[in-house]
Amino acid sequence: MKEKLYPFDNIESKWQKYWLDTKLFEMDPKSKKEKYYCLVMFPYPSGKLHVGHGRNYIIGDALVRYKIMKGYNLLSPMGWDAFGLPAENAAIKGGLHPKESTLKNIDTMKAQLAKWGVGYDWSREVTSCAPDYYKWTQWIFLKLFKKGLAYKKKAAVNWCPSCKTVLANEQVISDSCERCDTKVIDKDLEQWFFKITDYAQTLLDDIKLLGDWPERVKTMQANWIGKSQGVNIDFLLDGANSKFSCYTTRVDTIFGATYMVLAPEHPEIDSIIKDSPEKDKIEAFIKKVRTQDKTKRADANVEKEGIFTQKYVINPVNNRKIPLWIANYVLMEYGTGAVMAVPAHDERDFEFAKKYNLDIEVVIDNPNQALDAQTMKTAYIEDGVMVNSEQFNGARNKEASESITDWMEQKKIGKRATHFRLRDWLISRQRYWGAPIPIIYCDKCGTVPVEEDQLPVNLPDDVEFKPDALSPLSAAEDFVNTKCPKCKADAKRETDTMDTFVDSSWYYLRYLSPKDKDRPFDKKLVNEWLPVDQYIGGVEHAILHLLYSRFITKVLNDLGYVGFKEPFGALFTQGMIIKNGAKMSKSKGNVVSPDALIEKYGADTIRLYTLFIGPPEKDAEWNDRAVEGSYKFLGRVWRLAEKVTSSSNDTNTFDKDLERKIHQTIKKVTRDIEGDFKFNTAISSVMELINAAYLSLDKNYNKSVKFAVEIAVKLLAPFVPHISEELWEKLGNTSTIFNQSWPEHDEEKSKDEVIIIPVMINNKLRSRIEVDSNSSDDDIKTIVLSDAKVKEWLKDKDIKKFIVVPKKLVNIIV
Ligand code: ANZ
Ligand code: ZN
Repeated sequence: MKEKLYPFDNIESKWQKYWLDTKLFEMDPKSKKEKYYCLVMFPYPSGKLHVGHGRNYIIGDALVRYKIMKGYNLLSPMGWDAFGLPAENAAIKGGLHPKESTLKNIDTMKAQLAKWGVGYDWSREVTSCAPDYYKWTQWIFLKLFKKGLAYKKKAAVNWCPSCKTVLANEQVISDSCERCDTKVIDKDLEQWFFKITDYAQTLLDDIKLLGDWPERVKTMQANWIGKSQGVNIDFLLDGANSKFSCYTTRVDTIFGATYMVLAPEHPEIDSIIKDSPEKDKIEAFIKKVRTQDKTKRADANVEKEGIFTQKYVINPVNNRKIPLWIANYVLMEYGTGAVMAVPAHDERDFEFAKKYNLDIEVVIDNPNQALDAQTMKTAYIEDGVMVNSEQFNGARNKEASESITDWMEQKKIGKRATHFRLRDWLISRQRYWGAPIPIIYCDKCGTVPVEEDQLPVNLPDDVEFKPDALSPLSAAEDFVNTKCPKCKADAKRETDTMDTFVDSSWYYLRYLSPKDKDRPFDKKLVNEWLPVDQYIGGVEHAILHLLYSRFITKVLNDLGYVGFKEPFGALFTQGMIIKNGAKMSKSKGNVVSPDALIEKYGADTIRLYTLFIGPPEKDAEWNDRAVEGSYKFLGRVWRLAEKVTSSSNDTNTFDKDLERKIHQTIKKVTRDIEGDFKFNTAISSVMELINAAYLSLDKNYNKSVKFAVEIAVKLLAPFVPHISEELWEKLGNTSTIFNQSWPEHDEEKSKDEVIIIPVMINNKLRSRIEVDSNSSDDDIKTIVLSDAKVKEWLKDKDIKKFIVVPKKLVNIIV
C-alpha cells in the first residue's frame, strides 16, 4: 500500500472519541443560546448503510457542526423507525426474530455513523419498536379514536396473496406488490382508518406556512390533497323514484351529457339490475373490473370498458332521456361515483362513446372553426362559445359555468360542491411487527378503547408470525384473550397492528423528553423547540410521511397538546447518489459500501467527496476514482499546515492579496451554506484559497499563510471535522475547533483593490484607467479600449501590439 498522505486513521478515532467524551452533540437544556433543531429523517434499520445513505447524514452533520460554530444550542437527535415489513419477512424466511435482527441492525448502523464522524445526541435516541415508545403511539391512536378521528369500516383493500397482507396504494407498483412482485388483488376487510380527510382543507391552506420548503414538495402536497370545485347534479332514474347524484367540474357542458356512467362499486347497482335479464352478464363484468388496479383504472391510457344497465336517467336541464352505463374508468372513491358523460368535450368519454357507439353532441363551439360531432377525431376540451344549450347559447363557456350553476341552484337541481382526492388513511396492518392497536372487543359493550393507564398493549415476543388472512397476533391466545375495560367480561383484543407511518408521524416530539414515563412529550419543551428549524431527508417522503406528520401535529394542536400548527419549518430534500446510472440496490449489485473507502482514505475524504459531488439537492453519480481527488486535496492542506508551522522564514509583512482572498472565501463559504446548502461550491472556494496560500508561501509570507490555514481549517471543519480538529491543534490551539466561532469576513478587506494604471500609446502617456487589482489581461484590454481618450488616440490607427504589464502599465504600439 502506498504511504498515506496523512495519518487519518489515528486522527479519526482520536477525535471521534473526543467528541463523545466531551458530549459535543448533546443539547444543553440550560443554555441561554438560541435554539436550533436540526432533524434528519430517522432511518429504518435495514442493516448496512451505503454511501448513498451517507449523503443524508453527512449533509445533516455538516449543517449541525456549522450551526454549533455559529453559536446555536443544537438539538440533533437520531432514532430508528424500527417496525415494519422487511424484518418480519426476513424472519418468515427463516432469519432472526424481527426484534433481534432490528436491534442488531441498529448496532451496525450506529457504528457506521460513528465511523463517518457523524454525531448525534444519543442520549435522546428513540426506537419506535420499544414499548416505551409505542406506548405513546398507542396513546395517540386513543386520542384520535376519542375524537372520532379513528374508525373502522369494511374496505376494499389491496391484498398481496403472497405476503398475505394489505398494501397501501403506494406499495402497489404497476399492479404488483412492491416487495415480492406478486399480482395484487382486491379484498374486502374490516380496516382501521384515520380521518385525515377532515383536515384536507387545513392541510391545503397551511401549505402557505411552509416557508422554507422546496416548491416542488409543496406542489406535491397540494396535488395529493387534490381539491376540486364543481357541482353535484341529480339525475332521476327513468320510471323510478330514485336518483343519481353526479359530480362535475364542467357544468358548462351539461346540455351535452349523452349518457351517464356509474362506478362498478356503486352501491345502487344491485337494486337497479335486480330484475334485469342481463343481470348475470353485468355482474360478471363488475367482478372482472374489480380485479383491475384502482389507481390504474383512472389512467388515460387504460382501455375503457363498460356495460349498459338497460336503464335510463333524465338530464334535469333538458329532460333528455340518456342511457345509464357502468364503466371501469369511474371510481367509487372520487366525487359521488357517478359521472355525467360529455363525449364531445371529455377525452375519456369521447373514447368510450366511439367504442360503444353512443351519441356525441357539441355544446361548446370552437370560435375559430365550427365543430362537427360526426367528424371530430378527439374531444374539444378548450374554451369556446356555448351552443345547443338553450338560453345559454352565445355566452363564453367560462362565464356560462357561473350562470348555469346559479340557475341550477335556484331551481334546486344542482349544488356547488367541493371534492378532495385525499382519502382517509388506512392504518391497520394484518402483520406482527408493528404497534398493536389498543382496542378491545366486548360482546356486550362493543368496541372499547384500552384504558390509558393500561398502555402499552405489549407486543408479545413469542408468536408464530407466519402471516395468514388474519393477523399473526390472532393466534396468540394470551394476547387475544382479555377482559372488557368497561364490564370486565371476557373480551378479545384487536389483532391488527399500526402502519409504521403512524410511528414516524410524531417521533420528532419525543426527542425532547425521550425518557418521560408519564407523557408522550413535554408540551413546554416542544413548544420551545418546534417547529423544527431544518428537516433533512429523502424526496421519497415528500408526500406521505410529511402529510401524516402535518396531520398528527394539527390534531394534537386542536386537542391542546402542542401550540404550533406545522411541525417542520424548513425542509431540505437531498438528491440520490447513483452508481452506474441507477439507484443503489443489492439486486443490481451496484451498492458502494463506505467501509473499504474509509479504510483506504479515511472518513474525511469520503465526507468531502460526498459534499463535493454536486449540488446536494440533485442526483449525482458516485465515482470511486474521483474520491482520490478529495483525498489529495486533504493531503495538500495537511502539508501546507506542516510547512507553515515548521518554517521560520518570514517576510514579517502581510500579503494583501492573500488577505483579500481569505475574506472573500469566508464570505462565499458562509453564503453558500446559508443559501441552499451549496456545500460543493463552498468547498471549491476553500480549494482556491489553499492554492493562493501556496503561492504566498513561495514568497515567504509565513504569517499570512498561517492565518489563511487557520481560516481554511475553520471553514472546512463542518465538512472534514477530524483533520480540521487535528490541524487546529497542530497550529497551537488547545480547545476544540467547534468551540471557535465561525469566522466573519471584513467587507472592506474583501473588496478588490482598485489601482490606477497608466496607458501609453507608442511609449507616450496618453491616459490612466482604474481597474481591480486582480483583473485579468483581457479585462484590462476591454477597459482600455473603451476609455474615451484612448479611443480618440487610436482613431483610424491599426494596433500592432498590446502590451499589459500586470498591475503596472499598458503600452499600445500602433
Ligand atoms: C362532466 C364533464 C365534462 C367532466 C367535461 C369533465 C369534462 P377533477 O377536475 O379532477 O375533480 N369525474 C367525477 N367523478 C369521477 C369519478 N368518480 N371517476 C372518474 N371520473 C370522475 O375531475 C372532475 C371531473 O372528473 C368531473 O367533471 C367528471 O367528469 C369526472 F367536458 O363531468 B366531468
Ligand atoms: Zn364489555
